[in-house]
Amino acid sequence: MAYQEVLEALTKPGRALIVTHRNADLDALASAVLVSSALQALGKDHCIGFPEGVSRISRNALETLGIEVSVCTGSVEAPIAIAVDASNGVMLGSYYEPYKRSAERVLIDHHEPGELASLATAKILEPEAASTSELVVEVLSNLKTRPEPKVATLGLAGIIYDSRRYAHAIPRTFSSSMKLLEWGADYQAALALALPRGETGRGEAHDFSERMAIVKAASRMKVERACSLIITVSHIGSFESSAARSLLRLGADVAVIVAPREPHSRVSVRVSKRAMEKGVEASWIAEYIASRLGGQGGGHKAAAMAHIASRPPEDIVEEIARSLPGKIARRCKEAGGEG
Ligand SMILES: [Mn+2]
Repeated sequence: MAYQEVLEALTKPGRALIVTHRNADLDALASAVLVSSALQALGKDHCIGFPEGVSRISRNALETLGIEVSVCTGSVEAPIAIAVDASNGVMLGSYYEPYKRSAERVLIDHHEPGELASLATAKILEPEAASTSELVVEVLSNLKTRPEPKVATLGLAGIIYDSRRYAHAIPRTFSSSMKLLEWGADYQAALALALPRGETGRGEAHDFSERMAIVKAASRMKVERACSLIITVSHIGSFESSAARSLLRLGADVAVIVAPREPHSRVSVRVSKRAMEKGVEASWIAEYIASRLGGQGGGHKAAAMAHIASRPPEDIVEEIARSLPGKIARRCKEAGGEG
């Protein structure tokens, strides 16, 4: 049983390294901090590795709640390594090699299975879960440890954030939320932390540079079609996930946004429900783009990310716009849709 396996791994002797995906979002941060609180209760020496730091929303949550995190400094070699909210090695950045060298490799995640799933010696992997935080709550409750109330609030914010305010909830999402409330989580505080800064509640982005990025992505996009689906590909310097979501709201079924970064460019993928019903899933597209352009990709059915070798973004967009529609048409045919 997955939970039993993970509990045994966590209680083995020795130091532990907790690591999240790059630029940790609220779910990744909350998962790591919840695991940390459990290890602390068990009296285990440990630290958290955040590859490339944490997101702006995550930093704000830590500051607002006044949570001190034991961030790794110096050597991160540990006999036990726990990856949370990540499915591929590239998501772990510089912590990937130390993770691989650990004897006990634990994975707690809700992405579609990637490379880390086969590397793990113990794992809880539930792609249907709305968040990783809700899975970690289950671990804590099995360990009979409870975090302090502000950590419970962070956990609840992680769930609210990744479930898109319960739009993607499964029963576990609610039962874990309930447990966090029993542990003293403040729902209103969690909700405020999970809302993007200045969001109006009507789905409008507030930040000037974010709105500019979205509008630029829209003005540069290439539009293709396959299988009665509208496919859009564009590039932008930042806010790529937000831009991809916005193109779906405009009417696209598939939105692929390239953001040039060193050493890997990021490619954010979002697909509509219509696309998913035709077998065209975001994680599959991200894997395809990574295999074609050299890199790693994966994620969820509706939202995914690829990290690929850096090249001029226009070239990457061109290549994707040329090859992806045919690939989608074939996929769609295999899945029984129109070609
Ligand atoms: Mn997540």
